[in-house]
Amino acid sequence: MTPTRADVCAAAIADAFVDDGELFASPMGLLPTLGVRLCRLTQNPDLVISDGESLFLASPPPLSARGDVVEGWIPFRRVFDVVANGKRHVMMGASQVDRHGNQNISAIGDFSRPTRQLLGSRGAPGNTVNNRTSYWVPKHSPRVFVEQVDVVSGVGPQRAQAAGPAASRYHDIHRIVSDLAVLDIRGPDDTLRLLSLHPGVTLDDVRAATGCDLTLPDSVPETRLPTAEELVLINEVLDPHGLRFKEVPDR
Ligand code: F8G
Repeated sequence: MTPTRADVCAAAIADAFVDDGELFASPMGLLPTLGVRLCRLTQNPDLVISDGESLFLASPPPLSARGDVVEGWIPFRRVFDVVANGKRHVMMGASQVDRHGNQNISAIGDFSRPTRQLLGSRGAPGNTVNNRTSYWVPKHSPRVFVEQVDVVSGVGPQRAQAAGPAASRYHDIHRIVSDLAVLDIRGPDDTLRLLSLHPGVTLDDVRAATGCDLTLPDSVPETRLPTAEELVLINEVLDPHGLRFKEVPDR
C-alpha cells in the first residue's frame, strides 16, 4: 500500500500524542480524530478517547461509526473539569496561527467589524492556559500562517508569560501539523519553527505557503512514512471509506 499525504498527516498527528500516557485526547476534526485513534491502537494504548460528544470509549471505532463499549460519560460541563486539571491534550483547528503561536478561530478583520465571523473562540483560551494543545491546519497557506492573528483565541507562549503564572504555568503548545509539514513554537523567543517536511514537499513550498518568518533547523528532516501496520489500520479499520481525503485530497 502506497501511503498518501493524508496517511502521512494521520501518522504525524498520532506521533503528537505518543508521550501523553493516560491523558484525554480531544481531537477536533477528521484527521485529528483519525490520528488520535491510530495512536491509541499503536503507540499509546493508554490514551483516553471519546466519541467527540459525551462518551469515553473502550476502543477506537472507525471514523463516523459509533463506539461499541462505553467506559464513561463526559458531557461538555465535565470537560471543563478535565481541562482545568490539565489531564488533556486537545488538537484544535486554526483559521489563523501566527509566528508567536497565537491561534484565531473567532473572526477575520477588525474585531469590532469583522469581514468574516468564524466559529468563535469557544474553549480555545481555556485550553491553551490549562492543558497541552496542538493544532491541525488542513490547508497550509499564507492566510493561515500569518505574522499576527486578527483575534487571539488560543494563547501563544509569550502572551501567556506576559499574563503571569496563572496563564503560563501549564501552557504547552506542543505541535502544529499541516498538510505540508510538522511545526512547533520552540524557535527563538518562542516563535514558529519547522520540524519536518512531508514527503514530496520542498522547503520552498513551505516558505511560499507561510506568511511569516519560520525558524529552520540546519537540515530539515522528512516526516516519517506510516508503517505497514498503520496503513492497514487506516485503510481497513479506521477509515475504510476514505473520509480523510475530504480534508487532505489524495496526492
Ligand atoms: C478567512 C480565513 C483566513 C477563513 N483569512 N479569510 C474565511 C481570511 C473563508 C470563508 C469564511 C469561513 C473544551 C473545548 C471546546 C469546547 C468544550 C471545552 C472547544 C466545552 C467545546 C465547545 C466549546 C475549539 C474547538 C476547533 C475548530 C476550529 C476550524 C475551522 C473549520 C472551518 C475547519 C471548522 N485565515 N479563514 N476565512 N474547535 N475551526 O474564506 O469566507 O472565512 O471560512 O476544547 O470548542 O465552546 O468549548 O474552516 O471556515 O478547533 O477548524 O473553522 O476556514 O474557518 O467556512 O472555510 O468563503 O465565506 O467568503 P474555516 P470557512 P467565504 S475548543
